Amino acid sequence: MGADMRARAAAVLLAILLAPATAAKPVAVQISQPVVRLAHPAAKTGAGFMVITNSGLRADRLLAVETQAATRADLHGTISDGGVMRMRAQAGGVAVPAGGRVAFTPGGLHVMFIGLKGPFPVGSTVSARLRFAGAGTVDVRFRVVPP
Ligand SMILES: [Cu+2]
Repeated sequence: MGADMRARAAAVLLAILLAPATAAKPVAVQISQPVVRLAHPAAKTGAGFMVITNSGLRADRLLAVETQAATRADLHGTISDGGVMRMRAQAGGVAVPAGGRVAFTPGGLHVMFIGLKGPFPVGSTVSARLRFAGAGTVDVRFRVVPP
């Protein structure tokens, strides 16, 4: 193998190594434990939970959730109103601090799936796309769990 061919081989190898990094922009947010609680497989509404981890150096914000599996998906928080728990739309989305994490948990933040186009038996998944201000879109499959 001549020097020219070695250089060419090295260039090809370098291109292969660099391809994934240049093709997709680095995503600083990771989603873990995505689940959606459904009262029964044909339920029209469900609450999605997950943990969002931001390993980046910049604060980010979850702006919206899009899905083909339901009429819509809203970001909800839960507030105590005179001892009564009420769900409330998160105006402006959900902030995810740099180097921090935000847990969507029962009694707190959740993704409200409205008009689910089920049935979604336990163990199946509800696909959704999370739209972040900084990280862009992240596709998530929420695993269906019983209430
Ligand atoms: Cu809700």
